[in-house]
Amino acid sequence: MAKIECAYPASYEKCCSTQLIDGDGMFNVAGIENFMKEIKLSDCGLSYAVVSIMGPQSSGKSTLLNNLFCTDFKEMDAFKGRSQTTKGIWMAKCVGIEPCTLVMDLEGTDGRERGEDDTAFEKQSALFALAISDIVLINMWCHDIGREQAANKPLLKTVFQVMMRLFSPRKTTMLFVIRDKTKTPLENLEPVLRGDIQKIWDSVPKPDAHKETLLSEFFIVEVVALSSFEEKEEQFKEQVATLRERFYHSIAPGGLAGDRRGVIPASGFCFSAQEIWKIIKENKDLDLPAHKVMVATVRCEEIANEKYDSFARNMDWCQLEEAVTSSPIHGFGKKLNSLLTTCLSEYDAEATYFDEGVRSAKQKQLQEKLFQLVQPTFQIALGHIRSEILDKFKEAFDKALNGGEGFSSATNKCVESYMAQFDEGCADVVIEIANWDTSKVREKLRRDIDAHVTSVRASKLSELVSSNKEKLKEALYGPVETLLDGANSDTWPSIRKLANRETELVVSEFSSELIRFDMDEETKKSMIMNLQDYAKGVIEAKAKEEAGRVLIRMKERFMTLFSHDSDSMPRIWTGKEDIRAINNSARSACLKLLSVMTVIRLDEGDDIYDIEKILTVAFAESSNNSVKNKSITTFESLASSTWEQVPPSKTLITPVQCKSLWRQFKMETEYSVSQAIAAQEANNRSNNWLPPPWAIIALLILGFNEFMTLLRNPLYIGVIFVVYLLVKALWVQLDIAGEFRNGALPGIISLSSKLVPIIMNIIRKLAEEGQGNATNNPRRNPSKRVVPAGNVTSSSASSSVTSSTNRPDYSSSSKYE
Ligand SMILES: Nc1nc2c(ncn2[C@@H]2O[C@H](COP(=O)(O)OP(=O)(O)O)[C@@H](O)[C@H]2O)c(=O)[nH]1
Ligand SMILES: [Mg+2]
Repeated sequence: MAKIECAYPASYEKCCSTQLIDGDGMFNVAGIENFMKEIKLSDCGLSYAVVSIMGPQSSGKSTLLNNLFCTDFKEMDAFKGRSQTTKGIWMAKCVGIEPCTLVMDLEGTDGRERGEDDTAFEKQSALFALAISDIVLINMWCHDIGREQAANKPLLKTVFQVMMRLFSPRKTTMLFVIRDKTKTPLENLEPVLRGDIQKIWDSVPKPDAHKETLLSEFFIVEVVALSSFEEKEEQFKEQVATLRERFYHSIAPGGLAGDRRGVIPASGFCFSAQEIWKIIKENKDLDLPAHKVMVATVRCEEIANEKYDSFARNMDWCQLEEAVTSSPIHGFGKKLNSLLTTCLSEYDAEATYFDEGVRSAKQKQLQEKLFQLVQPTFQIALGHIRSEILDKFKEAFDKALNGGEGFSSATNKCVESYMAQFDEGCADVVIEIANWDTSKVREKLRRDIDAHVTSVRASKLSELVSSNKEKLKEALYGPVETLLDGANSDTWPSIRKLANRETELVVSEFSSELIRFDMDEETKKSMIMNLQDYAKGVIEAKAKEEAGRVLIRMKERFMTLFSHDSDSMPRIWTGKEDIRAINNSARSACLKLLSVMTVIRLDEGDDIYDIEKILTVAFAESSNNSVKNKSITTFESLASSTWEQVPPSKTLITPVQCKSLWRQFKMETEYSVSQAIAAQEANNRSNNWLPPPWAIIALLILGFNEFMTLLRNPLYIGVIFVVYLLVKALWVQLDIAGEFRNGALPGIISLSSKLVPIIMNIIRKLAEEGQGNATNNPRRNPSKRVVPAGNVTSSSASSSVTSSTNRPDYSSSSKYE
């Protein structure tokens, strides 16, 4: 590239040129890319024109171009003789011409250097020039016009032939430049030239599709004549200057370039030219419209990839992508949207001149790829909002509930407010151009919220139910136990009353609390029923528990009634009590207890089961020995595991169990009764040691004289006194009253074994007393010994009575426990 002096001083541009295709047909990719960068061709869009020149070798083509466009193509040195100077195809930018105009200088046709037959390169370069040029200059000598053997004839034939292989939709301007014009005016020459051209067109063999096609459908033919550069340089330069003006704004409507259909955007020029040359070299048909689409496809793809890469590397995007993983980002949607739109608009700006269809298809692809790139980040941002809102909802919901707000009103309020907040957050995240659907995330949030509400509701409800059950249990458990403990005819009505009262109380509280949960009547009813059933269950469980202890209770009750009088004082069996009556009444009270414990009577109708009567008949008659046969039959009435008319669910103790319980009860209480009887008999005996009154009176009447005799004789009195003292001492020593308490025979046997030693003992003591009289006061000791002995006797006797009454009580109770 060299700078040449431009003939048009208005421009101070440097000329740039490069070899596009070398003499061997190699496309100079690096050179052209460099050239394009230098002249900033890519920025031109569609505003550029391509001019090429064809013509015989050394016909002054390079000279013309250099003069016309201030280029620096190599010219032949006029003094060195005619030889090929331009090899291959060169390209330069015209200096000072708007818009950007590229000019190609082609190796001459009919070149001596390649030999007559080597027309391949000639044809290829002609086709190439036609394919990419808007204007083709055809350089010809003036004297060739009308000549049969004109040098241009083969060239034009070639041009016309190849033109039909281009399938080009556009017309190319063919500007014939007549060199070394003679005095013959152009007006006369032009028709001859056009006639020549037409003749050549007609003579060219055409494919069927173009048999009838006119030349004017492919070409706009223009003619210009120039004076000789060598002989009339001044005139030549003037004419060239005029011609140059026609290249200004050549692409404007009506300009020299005229038809702009099928122009390739400037940024695709290099690739397009390269591809065209490749196809031409492979000798394939060159379909320019298809080529245009191909170029557009490749270039748009390139641009799109470039834009995608630059987006992926964009710092703003990378920061956003990283930041969003840790926390939500305010204005996420807007930021990303602006990054994406910038990227897409950059693509649009670069691809704008390429084929519309291809361009938008590639844009869509780019957009798709970009969306795929950012979608995960978008989902993360959306996920942040969803989880944030869910957490906030949970918190607010709990707060509202704890603040005593109704369940459904709290739910509605919170759901409404937080779904609105979610929508707001979504709006912040949504990327306008992607306009992704957030409804699924919204639905998921809604589902999560609903699930939370349901679980909270369930837990609150179960809490409420269990607290009320607890209340019921507390209110029923103890009182029912107490009532069953004191079982009587009123027990079950009282339990029913208690149950009704407590259940109603709890249920009314419960149902007032249920209002907060806004549930349907059906569920509410079933929950209340559940609670009522629970109350029944508590009572039944308690009753069952008590039924299991019925024997102990019966024995306790028996002992209380049997061993205590009506004032709850412990009974002393003095002998006057009617043990049988006491026993019977105590037993009937126990029977009552058993009958109460036998059946659950939680319904009013349950009172009709008269278990007590059945038991009374069964047990009373069985205890009556005189009616033996009957006892068997009545006891048989209890030989069943169910009570007549009583459903098993209400049965606590079956008839069979009653029977065995009663038997055991009787067995375990019989001992106490027999103890009482024994105590009573012993008491009777200890009180009956004096003879009957009639015997005493008879004794007094019949023994009056003997009594008087004794009174008259003091000696007798002394003897009687001594005998009395002896007997009294024996009585005390032998504890005769105590010995006979257990019966006459054991008393006699026990006394007989003790009698002799005790008499001996008394005599010995009396002897000791007699001896002691000589030294000591003899009268104090005997009285001292007798009085305490009498005291001991009486106290032991009385304690033995009390113990006899009390002992069975303790022993039996300890046995029960
Ligand atoms: N007769 C005549 N000779 C010219 C004219 N223009 C250039 N030449 C000469 O023709 C020779 C070949 O010129 P050149 O531009 O290298 O021809 P090219 O091979 O077609 O590029 C040079 O010696 C020029 O001086 C012209 O208008 N008339
Ligand atoms: Mg040349």
